[in-house]
Amino acid sequence: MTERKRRPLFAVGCPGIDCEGSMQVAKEAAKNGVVTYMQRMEQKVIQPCLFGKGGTCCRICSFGPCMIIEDVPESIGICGATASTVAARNFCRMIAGGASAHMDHGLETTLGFIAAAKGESDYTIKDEKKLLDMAHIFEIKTDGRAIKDIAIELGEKALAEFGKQEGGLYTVRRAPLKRQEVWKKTGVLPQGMQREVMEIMHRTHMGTDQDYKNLLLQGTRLAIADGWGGSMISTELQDIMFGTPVPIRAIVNLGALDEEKVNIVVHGHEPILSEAMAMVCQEPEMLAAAKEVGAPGINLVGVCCTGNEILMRHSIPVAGSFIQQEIVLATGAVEAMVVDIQCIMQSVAVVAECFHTEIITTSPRAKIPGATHIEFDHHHALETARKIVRRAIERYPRRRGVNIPRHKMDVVAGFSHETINHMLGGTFRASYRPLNDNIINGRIRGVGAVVGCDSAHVLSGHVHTTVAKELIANNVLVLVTGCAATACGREGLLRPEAAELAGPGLREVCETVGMPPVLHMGSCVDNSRILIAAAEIVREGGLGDDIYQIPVAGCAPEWMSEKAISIGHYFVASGVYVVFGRTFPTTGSKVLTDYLFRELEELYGGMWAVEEDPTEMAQMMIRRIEKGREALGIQEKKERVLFDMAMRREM
Ligand code: NFS
Ligand code: SF4
Repeated sequence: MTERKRRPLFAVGCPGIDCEGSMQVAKEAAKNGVVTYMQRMEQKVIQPCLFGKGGTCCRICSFGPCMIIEDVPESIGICGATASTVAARNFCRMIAGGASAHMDHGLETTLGFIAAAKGESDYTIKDEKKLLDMAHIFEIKTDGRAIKDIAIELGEKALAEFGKQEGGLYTVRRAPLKRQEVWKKTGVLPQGMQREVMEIMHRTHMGTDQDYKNLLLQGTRLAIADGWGGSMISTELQDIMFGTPVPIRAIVNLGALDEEKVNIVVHGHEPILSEAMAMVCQEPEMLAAAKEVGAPGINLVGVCCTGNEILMRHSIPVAGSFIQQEIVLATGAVEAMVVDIQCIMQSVAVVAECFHTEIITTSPRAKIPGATHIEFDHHHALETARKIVRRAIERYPRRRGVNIPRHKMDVVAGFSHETINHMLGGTFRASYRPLNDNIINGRIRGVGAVVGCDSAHVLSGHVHTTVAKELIANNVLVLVTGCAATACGREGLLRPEAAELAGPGLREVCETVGMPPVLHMGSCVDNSRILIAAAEIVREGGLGDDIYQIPVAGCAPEWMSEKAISIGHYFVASGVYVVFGRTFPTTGSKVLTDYLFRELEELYGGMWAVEEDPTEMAQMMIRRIEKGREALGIQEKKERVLFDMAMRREM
């Protein structure tokens, strides 16, 4: 775990991935004419547009495109739109894109949930406790009712949330009361989900809302509907159907691919598909079919957030994060890559053509030229999964040489907010009390969330892991999701042994409980788990009565997607200080950027920041955490006492 510097691995342009195995495969593949994002970056002849980068290019009507320079008085749109208006419109449309991705995923999950509840699919209700908890939140009567009936009603009420026009979302009520009051006062309580997207698209239409602050109110309303609505419904219904994650051991990185077995990669975001794949891959009939073509078995692995979902629930390895998706194929060891939605590079179909690999799209929402489309539906999940596995097996005899690097790393994943509750609070007395106490006594200075994508513009992975290491060294407990989690996994930070890298206070807590200092909480929709954890910390007491008061901070060091913008904004609206890495999409307007980076704090207690240097990013978060401690009057670090047996029992 040595510090590695940013090092360009191909001639110019692309810094590559902070993983020797990935770079070795990429280089070898490049020699054989396989083109990945690394070469595409180098070949890119057109320079990025500064107006587009800073958010001040408007192309929403045919008078434009209008490229606007903020400080030049005559540089405004033909309609008179200013830089702040244009940048705010673009920012809000990014939130709309990101939130829609999460909410549409949530909608699909809900439809699958209803099918499961009615007994019409291959899935069942696995977590009855969570079902009852959710029923309570949705004001559904449970006394004396059959589980099936409760589940059907929950599914239907959840479904109605997406199209609701007024009345607000049930799950938003899980936020601390003080927070809900803030949202009410500022007028950003979402009424429904789809309605808020529609309103953004309307307000950002030519000639409608032209006040950046008013535009941002709508952006905030939608972001809240995403985090506390669509994403949360996704996570919770998935947990009820597929089981709430508990800590499990698994492995990540390319070394998870198998030299001899049939390798099937699931890539995308909806566990509805990957769960079915996990269920059928080990069926005797499938294994026998694999034997027939000379393979000793079937190896299922994940990529991106789908990878995180099956890792958290089944210990199924993650072969790679977003940035590694082409490299996984370039090993030549993959028979089929099965994808659903989001973060799938179009190029996977092109890379696959260089090998015997078949790319199979499964969602009617996402097709790729060159891929085979086998549509997946809730009512025939296993049947479709078997069909896919058979196709993969058929490809196996066409496999030629493989190049699988040995690089893989042990991880412990599966830290739902319920797990944290049990782990720190004990099986008999699940509670956030010990965590709050450890924050109050200063062993843990605070909590830092490191989330989001991989970037092609930095030495990918290195930025995530540098931030995480700096945070834990300063006794900040780190929560990770999405591709940031996979990067931390590759670096070994998701093992209990990584406690050695933590500051003395955090190390003591981790060693006592036997947990890693960096906790994998799941995929990106699972950032809602972090919201719930924050709400629980508030509810437990002693650290203020709203999220903005607890010593937490968040970051997305290598963000790239619109989903990351929506996530960042719902954290800000929830009272969290959020730092994004390298670039920010509003920098073309100082007025708007100042609003997001400063003034928002007065409204929500949270605000945005951007920082390229990972160590400084972590330090910014630490300063914020320490400021929070000071405001709570707990800044004095207590005399460190060695743990005696009584204290261990107390933990
Ligand atoms: Ni999140 Fe997951 Fe990864 Fe970024 Fe994409 S896979 S939903 S968006 S790239 S973390
Ligand atoms: Fe230009 Fe205004 Fe049309 Fe945008 S809406 S393209 S700023 S004229």
